[in-house]
Amino acid sequence: RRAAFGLAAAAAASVSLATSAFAQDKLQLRLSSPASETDQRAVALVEKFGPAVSDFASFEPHWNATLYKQGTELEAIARGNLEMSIASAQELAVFFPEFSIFTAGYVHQSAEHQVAVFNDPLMDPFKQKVEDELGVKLLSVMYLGKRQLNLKGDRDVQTPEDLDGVKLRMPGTDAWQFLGRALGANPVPVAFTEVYTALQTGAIDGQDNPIPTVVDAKFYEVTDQIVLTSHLVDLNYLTIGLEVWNNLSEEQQQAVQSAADEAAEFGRQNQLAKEEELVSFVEEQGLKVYEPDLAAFRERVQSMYLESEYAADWPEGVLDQINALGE
Ligand code: KDO
Repeated sequence: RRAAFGLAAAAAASVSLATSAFAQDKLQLRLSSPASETDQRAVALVEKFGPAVSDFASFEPHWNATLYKQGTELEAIARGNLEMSIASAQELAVFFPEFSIFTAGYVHQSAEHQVAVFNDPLMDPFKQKVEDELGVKLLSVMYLGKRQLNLKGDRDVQTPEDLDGVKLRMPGTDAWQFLGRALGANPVPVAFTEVYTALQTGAIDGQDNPIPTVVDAKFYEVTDQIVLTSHLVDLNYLTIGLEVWNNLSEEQQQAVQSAADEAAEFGRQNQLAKEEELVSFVEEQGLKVYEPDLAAFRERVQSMYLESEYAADWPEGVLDQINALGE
């Protein structure tokens, strides 16, 4: 019995060795992101992208910024140390200032508008520059959702003036910090993985993220209200290293591209559904959810951007083209 068991165990071990050796023969596609594994972008990539490329690639995501710190992923790809990421336009704007057009408040109108913009020829020179100068390919656009203000305390926020003195956590790049100022708050840079503790200890008065993220990251446990400013219909680009891409056969490139598009679409639909559904969940958790004077926010944010140094970097005519693709 013992011997038989031993043999069976050895056979099982050699099978798993063979499997892992085979896995190593495949192209390794590591993705690093601060997103949690239950974030809808993560779920979509694991359920749709990984299986769709599994014939030739082993998709290995690392969530919660465990492989690379938030904001350092693009450089890691450029250096050949990482294969994939879920990059923000704000991160791309660090390298290419013109990407700040996609970081400006009240420019993108909806998930569909984001897709129309990403697939429009207006995007070609942006994509080309990222490939040529950073060695990164933007595969598809992923929907993160409408960013809302999520604050501690019972301050009534109707206009940007009501955010005066509010320490609002925004992610670490300049483009994000400017959005915080445009909203009327005092922006404070904090990495996503540290936001919960910063809220809990009172180091910050609030943060901004779509409602599904407020739920997924449990920010509702340490905040009291959500102000529905919808100031940024937020996106991420699913990226891959250009060298990795160029080493794929044409058939493999097609498989990666359609897997990326399929995952993005799946994640988008799930996130849109969650944005609707979860309003009642956060209310049940005791948070006050209300709409402020949206015209006041839109007016201030848009005029701050247009008067800023950011707008000077926007290629001529592109804002009009983006607007024309919306409603
Ligand atoms: C955040 O740090 O608030 C943010 O929402 C910014 C996004 O660009 C994106 O990186 C996201 O975090 C992470 O994926 C975690 O959800």
